[in-house]
Amino acid sequence: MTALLILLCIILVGIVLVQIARVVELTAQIKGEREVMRESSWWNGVLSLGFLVVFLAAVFVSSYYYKNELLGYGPHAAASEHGGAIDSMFNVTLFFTGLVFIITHIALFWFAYKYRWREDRKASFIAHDDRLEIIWTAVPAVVMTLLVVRGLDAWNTIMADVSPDEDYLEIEATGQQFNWIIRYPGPDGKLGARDYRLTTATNQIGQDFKDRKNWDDVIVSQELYLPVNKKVRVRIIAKDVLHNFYLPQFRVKMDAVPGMPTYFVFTPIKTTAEYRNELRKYPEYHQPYDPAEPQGPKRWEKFEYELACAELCGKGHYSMKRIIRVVSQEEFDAWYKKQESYYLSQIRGKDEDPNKGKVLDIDPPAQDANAPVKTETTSL
Ligand SMILES: [Cu+2]
Repeated sequence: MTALLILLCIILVGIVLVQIARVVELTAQIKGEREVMRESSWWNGVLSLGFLVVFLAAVFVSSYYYKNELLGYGPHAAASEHGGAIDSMFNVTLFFTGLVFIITHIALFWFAYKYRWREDRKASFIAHDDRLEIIWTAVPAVVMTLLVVRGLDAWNTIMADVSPDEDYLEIEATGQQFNWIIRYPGPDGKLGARDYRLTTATNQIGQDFKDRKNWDDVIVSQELYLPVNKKVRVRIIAKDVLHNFYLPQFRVKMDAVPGMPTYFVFTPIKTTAEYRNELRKYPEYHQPYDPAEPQGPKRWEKFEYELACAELCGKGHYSMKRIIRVVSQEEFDAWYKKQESYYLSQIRGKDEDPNKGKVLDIDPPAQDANAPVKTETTSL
């Protein structure tokens, strides 16, 4: 029945259109074709102007209305040291492109009105105009150069690697379908060597356990903790397909590419608690976190920094989300102390352990009684 009604409607609309076309044809015959052309181009011009006004108003109103949804505005302030530089670059780019956008749209619709068809007017043919060409080449060239130079400058500052004498925390993020394997260096502060040929079901990132730097490395499977105001260097790599290490609030975004290690250095400057406190200023963050529980915690109270995969890497892509907690150095140390070495808790003493049968100085003393003869006396 519905299909029949839709079919009837389509037929009726078709008939109406044919009738309108016939009416226009007949009026043209009565009034003369020129008159009809003059009238319709006048209407086209005026409607263009009307569209321009409505369109620009909609652009301004919606930008203002949605500004707090954008990174860098309202509740989406940057939480890292370099974040402000990226935000201000976005603003400068938005300013210039916005200006061009407005000018070109006014010109487009104004010209459609101004140069509408008229009987007494003929289009002039301009084959070449040096002045015009210089203007429209030079102005974009200067603006683009300024934007690119500024971008390069910011990029070089952000990508400046740590110097050896600097105090920083180095962690490693390995993307795989569909989670991040996050490795912390343990008390020695150094990440152990890796070799993809050593990858097994238990040794998922191919840690070389002959390298003693690996013995205390920690693989964090829950929330990641980071100390505030301390430089963090993240080694980024992937095991299977392209992933992307994205920390929106810290303005960190870097592809994780199989076989090609990348890195990013950033310094978190606001703890999770401080960021939550800033969110309290915004009414939308006073809504309940869970709409089904109106009396439950508010959105600002449940806010967490997020690590997301920003490269569509397969059907479980969404599940790569991880929570990051930025805390004071003391809280970080307390959390770090509780983490277990992956080697000692999962590998040590098993068949996969290349040091099986040897006594290592990291073994708890109780094991010494049963330990075989060979000892290694290096210390961490
Ligand atoms: Cu991914």
